[in-house]
Amino acid sequence: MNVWFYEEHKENLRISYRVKKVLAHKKTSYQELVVLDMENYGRTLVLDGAVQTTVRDEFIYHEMIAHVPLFTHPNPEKVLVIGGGDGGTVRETLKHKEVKEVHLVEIDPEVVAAAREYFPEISSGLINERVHIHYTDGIKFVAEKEAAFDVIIVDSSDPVGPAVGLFGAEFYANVARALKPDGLFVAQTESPWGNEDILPRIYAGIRASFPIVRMYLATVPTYPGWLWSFTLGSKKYDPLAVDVNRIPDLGFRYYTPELHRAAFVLPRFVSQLLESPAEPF
Ligand code: AG3
Repeated sequence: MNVWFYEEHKENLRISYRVKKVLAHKKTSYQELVVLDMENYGRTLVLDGAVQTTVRDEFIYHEMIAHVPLFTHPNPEKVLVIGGGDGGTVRETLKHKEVKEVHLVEIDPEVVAAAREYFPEISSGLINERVHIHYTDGIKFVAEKEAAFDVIIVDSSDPVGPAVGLFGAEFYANVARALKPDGLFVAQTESPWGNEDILPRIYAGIRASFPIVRMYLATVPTYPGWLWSFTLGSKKYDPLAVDVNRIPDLGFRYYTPELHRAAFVLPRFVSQLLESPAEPF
């Protein structure tokens, strides 16, 4: 079949994928939702033209967004996941025995429905007695909570349209308030490659609310730029102080104890970006 999907990374850059089959295509109340079966990456969820997850490489992103914060906190009992309606972050979170409750806040029920129908291996964790799903706006949900969570994971889409608020200084201040006094959070913070304008602003916003702020990286082949960043903000525990020899193997395919440390080692152009003065969103 000679049908191609492209994601527009920049005005002058599109990345194309050969499509085997279009499995779903609809407008939800919030966004355009497409499920594709692609030649190279298999089943793929696309929201508003942006690849969110593919069955071939989702393990990289989901392991890194979940295990780095969850192994940094000594006893993560109550976890909040914002966005991430595909269920991948929840699936990884449930691998931690100490986690008693996972609250998933997803604005769009259609994303969860599509994940259940087309991505059983990613959404498997959503049916579990420890998981509670709330279909509401994450910004509002967090603003109403105080000292409620040990770990908050912000698994959002890009900072355009409705998700912009999930990258703003006010949201990060509310995240800090929603966390317990020794809590910590992590957010996906886009690629340092091609986002020189927004990364320093996101980082400045997080720094305004957390004493410990550290960025780490992973390579996600289906996200624009490949090199992907996550930023961890913490009130007490430093991800670099974790005794990595005590990290058990929970069946990882990307994350390793060595990588827990190494992922925080930043190329110079990235650390320079973070040092550049910027106004938060
Ligand atoms: N969150 C989306 C990451 C951003 C991808 N951006 C893009 N393709 N332009 C992923 C959700 C997975 N649980």
